[in-house]
Amino acid sequence: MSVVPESRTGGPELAQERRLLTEVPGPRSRELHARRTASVAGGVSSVLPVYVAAAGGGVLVDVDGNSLIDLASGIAVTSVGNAAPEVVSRVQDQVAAFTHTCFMVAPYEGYVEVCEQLVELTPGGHAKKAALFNSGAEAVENAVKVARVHTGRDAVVVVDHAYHGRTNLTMAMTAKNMPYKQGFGPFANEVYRAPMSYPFRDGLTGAEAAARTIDVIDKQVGAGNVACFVIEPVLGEGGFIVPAPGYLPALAEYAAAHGIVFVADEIQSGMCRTGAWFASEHEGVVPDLVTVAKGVAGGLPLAGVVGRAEMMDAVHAGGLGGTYGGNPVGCAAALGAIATMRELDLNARAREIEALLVGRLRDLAAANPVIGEVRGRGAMIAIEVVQPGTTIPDAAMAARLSAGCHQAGVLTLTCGTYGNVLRFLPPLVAPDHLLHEAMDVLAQVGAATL
Ligand code: PLZ
Repeated sequence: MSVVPESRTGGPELAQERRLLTEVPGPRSRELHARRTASVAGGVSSVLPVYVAAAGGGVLVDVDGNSLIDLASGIAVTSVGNAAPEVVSRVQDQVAAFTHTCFMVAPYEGYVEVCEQLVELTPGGHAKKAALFNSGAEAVENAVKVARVHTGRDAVVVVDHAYHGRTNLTMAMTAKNMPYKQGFGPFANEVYRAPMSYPFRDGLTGAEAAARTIDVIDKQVGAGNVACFVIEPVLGEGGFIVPAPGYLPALAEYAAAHGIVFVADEIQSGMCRTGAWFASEHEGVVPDLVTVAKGVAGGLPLAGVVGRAEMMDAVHAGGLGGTYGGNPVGCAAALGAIATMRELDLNARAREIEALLVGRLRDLAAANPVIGEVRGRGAMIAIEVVQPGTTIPDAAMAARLSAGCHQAGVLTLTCGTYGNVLRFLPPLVAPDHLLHEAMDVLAQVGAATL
């Protein structure tokens, strides 16, 4: 059963089915890929080079007419579905009215309304303010700017397995070298890395893992030097790692006690993805600042920093901004996406998806010892692939499973520091039958691969 009515799963004309007319990728995709190779920089890659013609609900339709089940949502972006009706109509109205003035030059209502909504939706009833940007990395950069001005301190503490972006500061904050950092240094300084809670690998309780993290901050950085502690409440690129219960609250408490700004990077985990507006809520954590991007605008580039009014307002007038930050079209898309999330209760839907996927994956794990763990929250679910009976990562096996799914018309992604995590993050409007079919395919691929 889905809380989302059938009529709202995707563009009305787009059949919600897996359909393979050719091999994957098909001949037209291969043709486009050859063309791309001649003009698109080799440093930009694609997980599955099928070229997309249309998308909606839980499917992507490629230029060969194949319809693939989408378990990626463009990396947790199209939570309301691709071309979601409320997003499309508001964007169409906005582009026809005006496309850009620059909020720093001549403002408009949409920006204000998005900030109002984010202030309302982020955790905590305290006074909050928001500022809008273009990308997740830019939001993280600006959260650090705010924290530094507010505290007058320099140091930024992040954790193992963290992912925060590809700009210079956020590369420094991101843990994994390949492909994100290799050759791109020197990196920004005053970024320190502390151990993360990773229950599958460290076996620690939240309190024990927090004590280990805090010890590194105390001994190697000095609490009084730390402007902010930045963490994803559920780690995304790092492997869909859910910290042990109590870890995040202990860190938030430590930060508050030492005047450290606690920043929740909710770029991947926020906006209904985990079954709550923000993943911090699962543990009752109220961050000082929250970064938002991806799902907030249904596929248009928009990001934000939301947080305590006194922190946000610590920055001098003109200190925050950018030509396109909070572009009116992105704001219109965000208002459409948020309206859809409310109307369809996509938090409830994400929890339904969790129950469906976790149930299916646990059954699979019982029969397949390469699945070391099934974990995640809401529609942010993953399996960690290991050598049977151990916790030794098996990235090659994860890659084979993912490739097998692709061949069969199911778009999956891998992630994790060790590249051995297969993750499932469907659009929240994807219908149950597609999710079941995707799990059937994974089971068949597993049976054929193992
Ligand atoms: N913080 C938690 O997940 C983006 C990156 C894909 P941008 N994650 C997907 C890739 O390989 O580039 C992300 C995130 C978290 C920050 C970011 C950065 O967001 O919008 O990609 O800049």
